[in-house]
Amino acid sequence: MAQLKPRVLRYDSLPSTNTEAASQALKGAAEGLCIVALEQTAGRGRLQRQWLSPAGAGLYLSIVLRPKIEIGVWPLITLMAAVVVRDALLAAYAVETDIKWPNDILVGDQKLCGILAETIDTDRGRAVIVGIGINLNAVALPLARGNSATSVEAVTGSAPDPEELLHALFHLLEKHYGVLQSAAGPEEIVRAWCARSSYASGKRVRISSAAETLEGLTRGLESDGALRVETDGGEIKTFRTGDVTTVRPAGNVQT
Ligand code: BT5
Repeated sequence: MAQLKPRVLRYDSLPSTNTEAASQALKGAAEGLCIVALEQTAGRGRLQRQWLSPAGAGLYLSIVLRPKIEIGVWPLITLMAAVVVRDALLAAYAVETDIKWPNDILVGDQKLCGILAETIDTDRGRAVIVGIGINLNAVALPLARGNSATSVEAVTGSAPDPEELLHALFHLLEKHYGVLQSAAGPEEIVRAWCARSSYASGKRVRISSAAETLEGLTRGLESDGALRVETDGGEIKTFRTGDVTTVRPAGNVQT
C-alpha cells in the first residue's frame, strides 16, 4: 500500500471545496489531492444543509481518497476523518474536543467542525471526497444557528495559525488512513473512534431518521460504524449515517 502524499491546491474562494475536489477526481486526480479555500460561497453539509464558510473564518478543505477497503466499511472513512480532526486539534492547539456520531467535532455541545464524506465513481474506480470545515475564529459564529457553534479562537482566546492545523491534519491522516487499510484496520478505527467520543456508549440521545424519532442510550458501534441505540423498551436499534437526520443529547447520561 503506497503512503498517502497530500498535494495542496489553494483557492481564495470556491462554491465548495468538495465540488472542486470531486471534479478533479473525475478528471483522474490521484488520492491525496487536497483543495483548500479561504472562503466557500456554497459550502454544504449533509442532506443539502448549508455550511457557513465566510472568508478567513475557517479552514475549509477537501481531500480525494481512493481507499483499498471492502465497500461495506466505507462508512468508516467519516469516522476515521473525525479521529484525525480531533487528534489534530489537540496536537496543533491543545484543544480538547468530543466527537458526536457520526461527523461532528464538538467543544461541549457546540460545533467546532463538520465533516462531509461523499463517494464518486470515476474512470479510476470509486473515490471518496472527505470535506472538513473547521471554525478558526468567531466570524462564522453569529451566522450559525443559535449559539450551537464555536471556534478555535473562542476556545483558546488567541488567533490560530491554520498552517499548523493543516500540517497536523496531514500527518494524522497519513497515520490513520494507513491503519484503516491494514488487515485489522476497520476494528481499530471503530476502537479509536469510541475511545474519543462520549457518544459511543451510555449517552442518552434523541435520534431522528426519515422513519422515526426515538430516545435511548447509545450502545457502541457496529463494525461498519453504524450506531447502536437501546430504546427504553430494551430493544437495540441500529442507525446508519445516510438514514439519520439529527442526533441530539437528551436528558441525563446513564449507563
Ligand atoms: C456537516 O454537515 O457538519 C458537514 C460540514 C462539512 C463542511 C465542509 S467545509 C469543506 C467541505 N466543502 C463543503 O462544501 N463541505 C465540506 P451537517 O451535519 O449536515 O451540519 C450542517 C449544520 O451545521 C447546518 O445545518 C447548521 O446548523 C450548522 N452549521 C452551518 N455552518 C456552521 C459552522 N460554520 N459552524 C458550526 N455549525 C454550522
